[in-house]
Amino acid sequence: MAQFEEGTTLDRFLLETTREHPEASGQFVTLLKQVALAGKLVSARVNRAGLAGMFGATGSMNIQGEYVQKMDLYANETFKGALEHAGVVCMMVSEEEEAPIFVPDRFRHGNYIFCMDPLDGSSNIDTNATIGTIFCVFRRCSGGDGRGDPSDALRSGREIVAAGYIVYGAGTVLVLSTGEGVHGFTLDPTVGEFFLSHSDIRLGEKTRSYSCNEAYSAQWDPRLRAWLDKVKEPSLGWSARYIGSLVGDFHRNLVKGGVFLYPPTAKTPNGKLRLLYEAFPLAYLVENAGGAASDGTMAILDKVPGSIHERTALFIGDRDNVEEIVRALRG
Ligand code: P6P
Repeated sequence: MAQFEEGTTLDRFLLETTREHPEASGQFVTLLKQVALAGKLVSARVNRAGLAGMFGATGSMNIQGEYVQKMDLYANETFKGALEHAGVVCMMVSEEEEAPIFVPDRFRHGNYIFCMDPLDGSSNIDTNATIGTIFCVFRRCSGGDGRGDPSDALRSGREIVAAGYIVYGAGTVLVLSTGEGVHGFTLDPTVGEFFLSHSDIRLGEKTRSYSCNEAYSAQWDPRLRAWLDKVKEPSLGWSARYIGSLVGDFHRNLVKGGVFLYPPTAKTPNGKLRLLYEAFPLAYLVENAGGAASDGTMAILDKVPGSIHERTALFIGDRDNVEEIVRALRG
């Protein structure tokens, strides 16, 4: 893997890293550049949401039974619009759409399937909290033609070829892996370009920070509660951080270390977070950064979704802590 100095543009990084893959058709680079373009557009709108009448809900509910925020719709349309006419994807899956999105026939030669949560945490936007876009990419099924067959997206996480997120916070950062390390690019809005700012992000050793919604802990597996009670022992020096926005919580843990937990609860017995376009992308990133991600019984990336909106429990972060939680749950 070539080394890049801070300040390298995303475009140069993509061109130079995919040049090492002569089989790449160029579609891969185009796909990721279109994602970056959509991220710039969403970032600009998020930053002005309060001024552009983009706060609040639309009044409608999505497939998840959640009230759709105005920004959810904008982000969904922006990422779909950036990809469906680029000739790089044959199908897309979005948290905001009940069924997979099939691109117009004349563009269906695309080699990839794009799965996304266009704007995760958007219920936080009215409070100016960190939110983000999460995505992963699969190659199209050789057998399938990506037409009308949702099962083309129901693949093991081990078949992911790229994944990332764009975090819209104090700044806008695109964090990306194509299987060779995890790299972060910060948007300079004055020139509209992403520049390498976090080269080869590696998760530290066992860190002492956990991230969860403790209001639900009475509904957790007692063995998990016992683990949490243990780490609260003052001499261990643990701290807690929770934004309630998956991308914000995950990005902090990736950059500073920590473990994020969203266990099953009475209301969400199979977990709240979505496997295909939330847990998969973050699990791909965390494993490429030396960490781990589990549903409490198996590695997230070893799972195969039974449906495109399937939910999962999620324990993700530095490897030592995730493995300790899994051991605790095994009793
Ligand atoms: P809770 C946001 O609604 C979200 O889907 C994730 O971004 C976040 O991690 C989680 O839900 C927060 O859920 O139950 O703690 O509000």
